[in-house]
Amino acid sequence: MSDNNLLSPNSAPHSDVEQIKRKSNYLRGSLTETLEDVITGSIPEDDNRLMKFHGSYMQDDRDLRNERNKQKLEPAYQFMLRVRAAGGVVTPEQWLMMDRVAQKYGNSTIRLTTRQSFQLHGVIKWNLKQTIKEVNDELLSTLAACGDVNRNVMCNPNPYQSDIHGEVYEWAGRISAHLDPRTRAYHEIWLDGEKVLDSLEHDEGQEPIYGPVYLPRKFKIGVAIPPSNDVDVFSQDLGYIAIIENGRLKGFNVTVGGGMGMSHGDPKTYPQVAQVIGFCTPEQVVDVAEKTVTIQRDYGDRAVRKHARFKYTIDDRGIDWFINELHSRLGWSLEPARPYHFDHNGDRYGWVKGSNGKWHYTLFIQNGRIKDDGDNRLMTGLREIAKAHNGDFRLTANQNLIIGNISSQKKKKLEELFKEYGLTEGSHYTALKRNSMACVALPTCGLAMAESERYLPDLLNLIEPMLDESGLREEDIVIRMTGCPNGCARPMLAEIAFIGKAPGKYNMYLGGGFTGNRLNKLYKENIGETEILDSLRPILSHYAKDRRDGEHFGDFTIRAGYVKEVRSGQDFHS
Ligand code: SRM
Ligand code: SF4
Repeated sequence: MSDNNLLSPNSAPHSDVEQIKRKSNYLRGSLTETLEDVITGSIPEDDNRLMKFHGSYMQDDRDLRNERNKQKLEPAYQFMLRVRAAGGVVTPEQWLMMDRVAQKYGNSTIRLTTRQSFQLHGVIKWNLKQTIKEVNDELLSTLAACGDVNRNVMCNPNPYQSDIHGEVYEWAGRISAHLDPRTRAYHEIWLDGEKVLDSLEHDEGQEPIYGPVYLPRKFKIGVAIPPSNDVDVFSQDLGYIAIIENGRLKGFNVTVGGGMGMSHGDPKTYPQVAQVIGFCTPEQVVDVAEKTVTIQRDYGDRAVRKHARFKYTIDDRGIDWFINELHSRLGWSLEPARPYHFDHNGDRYGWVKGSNGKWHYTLFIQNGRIKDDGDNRLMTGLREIAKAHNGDFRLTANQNLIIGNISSQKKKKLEELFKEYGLTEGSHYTALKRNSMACVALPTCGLAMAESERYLPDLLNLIEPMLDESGLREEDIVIRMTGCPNGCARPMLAEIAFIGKAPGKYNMYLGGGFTGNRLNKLYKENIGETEILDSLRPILSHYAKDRRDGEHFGDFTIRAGYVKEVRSGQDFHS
């Protein structure tokens, strides 16, 4: 960012995307006409930019690219559709709808994402409108699932303290509804003008919070309930840490300036962990969110998209500048932050009885992909569970699923279904796998440099015997992979991470904090499978021999000198 731009926000020439947004008439563009074009299964780039705000990305099946190219066919264009529900809580009816549309219009799989949303893949252009309509008919939405707006608000799905979860979840929902775009474009284009969600009622064709060009970049909010940091609150642009005293929700510590994305070899881009800046009461959370978003709207970099995330606005101007600006817009000041403690950023699996007397089951879903595949009948099993279940489903931030609020009478029936469909046993239930996440990557993600979801399970199968050799099989070690450095599975916060560099090649990172509190550091660059295994084996065996009581793997790799501790994202590359 130039000094000039620092002094006068957004004075540098704005990027092309800013022009597209400005001309779009509140996200309308020419989408209606484009969708009617029968000549091609694709849409023009300008409309594709706008489509993101409506929750969809144009993609093509990268496995088929070369073959189609050889046959002089246009790429196998298809659309990814992201369906959001604040805090990831949905009803069995909504689950069944997602299952139905995945079979009817998608590639017969559902992807549970790292932000507690659903993704459908493989929807062709001509089915998009009907798919979006069916999603909205069940009161879910794709609006603002992507694009330069506030994204799905994450919330710890806490099945343990049901009352606290209910309360915190309600605040997350209010933040989400308050920051929903108000444009009628979504309704006009996809729902023939029908009014479906209350949060959209007050639309006047204007955007009181976002304005006509929306935000400079995506914006992410997460709410954590300690001791669980499953939402990786320090990776969020804006985070809230619930402060519970004597079993009651007192308010939230506020965190700002986290983010994962970077580009390989470009030190001007880096992941960052958020800073805790103070405390607010529950009634103040919506105000804090709105004012923070408007600060980013006004000061975020609209010239260089790679530099447009809120973390750079804060790092360039300083945290004190931000706090002053926030207090001045709020007209009141945050209180000092209160003590809190996180013990893990993963999920806890299996049965738990909530404080409301209902049962909850956290089910491990490898990399969030729900599908039937040979003997693996996960999708059918979950469909049958949804038919029998009258509680809720909660998508976790680690791509897993909680089947929530099960009565004692229903518990037995669901246990039978778990057994019938083999949902709770099998070789993928090892400790390493339960602590693993991989992003989607190939074949659908246009930005993937290497495999991720399709490769991590195989790599873990090779790492597990090494854990056995060292007696570490049951050790919780957070391990994550992404196909590129955008960080969709938040790999920069893992104790071991692999970030795709080229087909079959990864950068390997070590030293992330077990509670999601510290970034990791590059250990080896551009390595393939053999080198990955050769590099890890001695470190794991060293850890098994020399670790201190209760010492986590990430902490050990720093103490033993394998990598330097990263205190701020600005030191990530150095
Ligand atoms: Fe992401 C872009 C998938 C969570 C950082 N992400 C993409 C796209 C849309 C690729 C594209 O732009 O063409 C991917 C679609 C792949 C596909 O085929 O489905 C994609 N991101 C995902 C999901 C599905 C990964 C998953 O395995 O679950 C997650 C959907 C979340 C949701 O439901 O809303 C997902 N993405 C994240 C996260 C994690 C989070 O939010 O907690 C991050 C890092 C946190 C952050 O934003 O800093 C993340 N995605 C990115 C970035 C880098 C942003 C940046 O600051 O540079 C991109 C690229 C971009 O925006 O230009 C990206
Ligand atoms: Fe695609 Fe990269 Fe995100 Fe993986 S991390 S889904 S490869 S953008």
